[in-house]
Amino acid sequence: MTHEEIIQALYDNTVNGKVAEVKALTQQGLDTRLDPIDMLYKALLPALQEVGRRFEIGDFFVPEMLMSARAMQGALTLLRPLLAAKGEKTLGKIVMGTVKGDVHDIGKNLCNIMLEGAGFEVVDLGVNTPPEKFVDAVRSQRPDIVGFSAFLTTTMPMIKVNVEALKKAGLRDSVKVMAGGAPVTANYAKQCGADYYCPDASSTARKAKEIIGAAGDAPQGALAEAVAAVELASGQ
Ligand code: B12
Repeated sequence: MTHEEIIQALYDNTVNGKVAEVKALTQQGLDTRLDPIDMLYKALLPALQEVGRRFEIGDFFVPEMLMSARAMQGALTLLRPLLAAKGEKTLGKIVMGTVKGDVHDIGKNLCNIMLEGAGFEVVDLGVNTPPEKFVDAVRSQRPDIVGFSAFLTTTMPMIKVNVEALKKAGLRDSVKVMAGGAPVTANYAKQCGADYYCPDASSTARKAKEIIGAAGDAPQGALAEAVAAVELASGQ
């Protein structure tokens, strides 16, 4: 198979939720030196976009969406070591979690991979994270940044609830707050009291470095190259 054919097959099989095929194709891509970033940005992410579109128009239902998510997660397991080749140095600590009521985690996991690749220690609180759990983690882990992911219009308000919980615990000024997730906008994040919003994983990693004053640090490993390639491709 040519690289183009692998990309096309990865896209088709992710849309169709073929878990085993997606894993095999990802491995085939890696074996033939297909760029992991191309697999991610030309096949896997556009496939999830298409799945969302089909769900919206009633062609797909939750089970189909779930199988596509599983296929994507299988691919990410294989790509992760290449995307997040970690450096020696830790730039800072970030607590990340998907807000209460929300079980979407692919976007958060991708941010985590990019953040780790950029040199951060990531403490992942998982999905459906109640405000108390964020508060406890900020208190005990003393992170530089806490990140809230919200992927549903119905769970977005939890960003503000979390910020308020941090305020109530007297911890708001000890940490920078980032918020993101598909329905979240810069304006909405600001209204919730977050310090920063980013639309995707590569800008999240870049912004996190900026926040802790390490933006000019030497880039590390495959991930930095990947982020640079993505930025170049998207004209940022
Ligand atoms: C896969 C999926 C699922 C899977 C999730 C599996 C998993 N482990 O994640 C399952 C099947 C469980 C699911 C369930 C549901 N889903 Co769903 N799902 C999707 C789908 C197809 C893909 C999401 C995804 O992974 N995208 C790819 C990632 C990489 O992109 P991302 O999530 O936007 O993340 C990026 C940015 O947002 C940002 N980011 C993310 N987090 C953070 C955090 C910070 C701090 C920062 C700075 C940035 C940042 O960086 C990420 C990486 O680039 C989307 C459609 C879509 N187009 O997004 C629908 C979608 C999100 N789901 C939707 C719905 C309605 C549901 C359900 C309510 C369906 C139902 N009737 O039960 C349930 C809700 C369950 C719940 N309580 O959470 C709607 C949401 C509509 C809305 N506006 O609220 C969508 C948009 C589909 C649609 N078009 O209608 N879903």
